[in-house]
Amino acid sequence: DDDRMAWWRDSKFGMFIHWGVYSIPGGERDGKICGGGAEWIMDKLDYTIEEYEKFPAMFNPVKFNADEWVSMAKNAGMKYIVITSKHHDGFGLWDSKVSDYDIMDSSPFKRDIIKELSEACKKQGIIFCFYHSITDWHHPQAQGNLFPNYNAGQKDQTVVNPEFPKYYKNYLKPQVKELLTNYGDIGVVWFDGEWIGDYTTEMGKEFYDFIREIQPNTIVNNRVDKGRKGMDGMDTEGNFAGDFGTPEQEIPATGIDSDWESCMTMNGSWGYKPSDHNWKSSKKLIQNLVDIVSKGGNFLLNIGPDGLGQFPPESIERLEAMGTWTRVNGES
Ligand code: FUL
Repeated sequence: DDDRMAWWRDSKFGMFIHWGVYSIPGGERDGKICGGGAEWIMDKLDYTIEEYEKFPAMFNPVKFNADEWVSMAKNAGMKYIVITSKHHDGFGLWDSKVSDYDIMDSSPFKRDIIKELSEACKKQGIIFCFYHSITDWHHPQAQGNLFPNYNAGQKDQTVVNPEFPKYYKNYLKPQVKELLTNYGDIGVVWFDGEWIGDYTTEMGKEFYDFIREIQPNTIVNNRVDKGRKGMDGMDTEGNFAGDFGTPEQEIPATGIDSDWESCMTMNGSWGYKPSDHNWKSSKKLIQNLVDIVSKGGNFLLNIGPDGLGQFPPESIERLEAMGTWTRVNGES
C-alpha cells in the first residue's frame, strides 16, 4: 500500500553493497579470471565447498568502517543501503544462531558487520536494508540432489533437493527472522537466488507474509517469489508476491505501471573484481539516475568493497561526482 511504500518511492537513489568472502579472491583463481560477477567465483571457477571454506578463515577486513561507508552513500545523495547479509556462497555477515558459517564463528574478524552497518545507518538517517540469497551453495539441504558432488549439483540449478523444504523452514526463514529481529527497522528485504529448482511460489508467498508479521512496514522485492516474470517482475493479476520489480543492469525503455528499481554495477561485477576496468563514467551514471527517476523508478547503484573493507577508489570517485551533481540539481 501507499503508506508503506512512501519513503522508498521518495528515496529514488540507494546503494547496493556486495561484500563477502568472495571479495578476497576478487574473481581470480590461480591466474584465471572468472567471467561476469566475481561473487560467483565459487561456481564459476569450480571450488568445492571444502576448498572455498578457506576464505572465511582469511576474512579479516580491518579497514571496514561502517560510519565511513554510510557517509559516502549519504554524500552521494543516496537514502538507503542494501547490503548482502548472505550471497549464493552461503556465508553470513551477521551473527547467526542457526549457522556457524558466518562472520562470528568462521572468520577471525568476529565483528557483526550487519550490526555495525545498521547502527551507522540509524545514526546518519539512512534506511538500512539487506539482500538475502535463497540459493545457498554451502548448505547441504539447499544443494541439488547430486550433492556431495557439489559442482555437478550446482551446474544444473534446476535440480531438486528433496531436503530443500527443511533448509527453507529450519535455516533460511530463521536467518531472515534474526535479521528482522536483531537489527532495528529494516527498510527492504531484497531476495535473490529464487530461481533455484527447489523453491516454490507457495514458499514465496508464505515468506512474504512471514516478513509482514515480524516487521509490518518492511518492503519486499519481487524475487521473494519464484521466477521474475520479465522486466518489472510484477504479476498484474496479483498472484505474485513482492512489492517492487527489479530490472537488473538495465533501464526499462518506458515507465512501468508498478514500483520498480533498476540495480546496476559501476564496472561489470557486483563483487570486488580488480581485473575489471570497464568503469562507467560519472556522467553516464548521472544520466542513468536521471533516466530512471524520470521514468518513475529507483536507482540502486552497487559498490563491491575489497577484502579489507575498502571501497575501490574508482567507486569513491564516482560517488563523489554524483554527490556534487545531486547537491546542485537534486530535490530539497
Ligand atoms: C543476481 C545475482 O546472481 C548476482 O550475483 C547479483 O547479486 C545480482 C544483483 O543478482 O541475480
